[in-house]
Amino acid sequence: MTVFKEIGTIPYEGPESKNPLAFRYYDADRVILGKKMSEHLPFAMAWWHNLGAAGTDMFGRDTADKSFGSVPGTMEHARAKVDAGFEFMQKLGIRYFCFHDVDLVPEADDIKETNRRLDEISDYILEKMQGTDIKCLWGTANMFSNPRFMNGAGSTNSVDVYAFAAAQIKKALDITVKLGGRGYVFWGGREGYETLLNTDVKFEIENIANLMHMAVDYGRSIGFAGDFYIEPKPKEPMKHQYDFDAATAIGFLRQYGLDKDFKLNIEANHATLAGHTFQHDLRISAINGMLGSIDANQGDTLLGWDTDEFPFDVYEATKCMYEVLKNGGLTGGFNFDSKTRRPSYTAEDMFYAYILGMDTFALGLIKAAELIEDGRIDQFIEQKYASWNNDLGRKIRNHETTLEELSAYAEKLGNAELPGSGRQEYLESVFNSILFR
Ligand code: XUL
Ligand code: CO
Repeated sequence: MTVFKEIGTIPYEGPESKNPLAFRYYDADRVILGKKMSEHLPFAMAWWHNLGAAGTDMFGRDTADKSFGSVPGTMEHARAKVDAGFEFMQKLGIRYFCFHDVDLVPEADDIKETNRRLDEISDYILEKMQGTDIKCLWGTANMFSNPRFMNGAGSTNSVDVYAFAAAQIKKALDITVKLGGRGYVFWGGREGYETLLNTDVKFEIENIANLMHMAVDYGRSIGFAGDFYIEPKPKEPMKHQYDFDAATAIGFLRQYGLDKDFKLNIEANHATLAGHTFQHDLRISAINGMLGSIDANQGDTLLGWDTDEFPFDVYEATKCMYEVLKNGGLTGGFNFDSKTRRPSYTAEDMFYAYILGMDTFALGLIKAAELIEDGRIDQFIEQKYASWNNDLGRKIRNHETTLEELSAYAEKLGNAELPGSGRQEYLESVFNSILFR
């Protein structure tokens, strides 16, 4: 059965095309820096936003119809979402999807029944995968929606609730492995606090680490060879979340000996909520060898929450792809953790949104490659640090000197020359000249 009857396969038509159902920049087979665009950009569909979210917000109910011809809350609907999702991905040439356990099936009162439903739906997804090149990018367990997780999952005060978190992770790992997942994500939805007056931070963080260790042990025991990811976010729903940003998450992973099995999944809108640029959190992850995957979206600087907009900002996408290219790619991919605006409620809007996101990242890739090939930014940075290429610089870098020796050197000089211009405005105009040529 066809769900999106009026919409065919989305073709690449080039920048001049005015066809709203065509790509202007995403040309899957075009080779950039020796690799096809489709390999540089393993795009993924987020099950929850695309097949689930229907526009409900704090002030109003659904605007979109995501029933796909069946009754929400039933297994028939769960199957209809699979049909719709696969048709959608195939029409756009998307090869991956990401899911939370409860995006796939309606949660039952008894976890045994939820798990049975997950077995049933994952069998159906496997069936749909046959004859396509579609796979799971990553799976995760939703440990923030059910009221039992009000005080957190790994960080909960209730040992029984902790056991339910563990049970959900075990099942979500089973399904991720079954569907060929490249990764497994921990986004700490309610792993944080509202007030320190009622919170034992040390106890909670240790328990989270313990849960992650058990997840690694179990995952490896069932043959999961991919990366685990932490997805940092500073706040929302909690006032303070433990995985605040990339630097905080990296410190946590190292402290608890999880850094060999984990990398980070960086979401643009989470980085900006933490008061950073998207590029900042990507760079911090990359220099620590932990840039694994990306949740592609964008926020709104005028709003203080996670708006999960489809990426439209080519500057940001270019800076992102610059980091990804310098990182030698990702072990994960680009998951559109993005939703259409509430008034964009039609089926066409779902396609326009993904076309926008994929074109924005394709353009970002093209422009980032041009920036690297142009070389002026790299050359500037190399020249900026050139003073370190002398004997003194080498000695400092090799830990072969002391404060006394450097102090004697400074006294001999008497005064140091200015370090040279940072040339920010010049570099920004180089950036613009490449973006708009
Ligand atoms: C929430 C968020 C999540 C994670 C997966 O802000 O980004 O959807 O990506 O749990
Ligand atoms: Co996300």
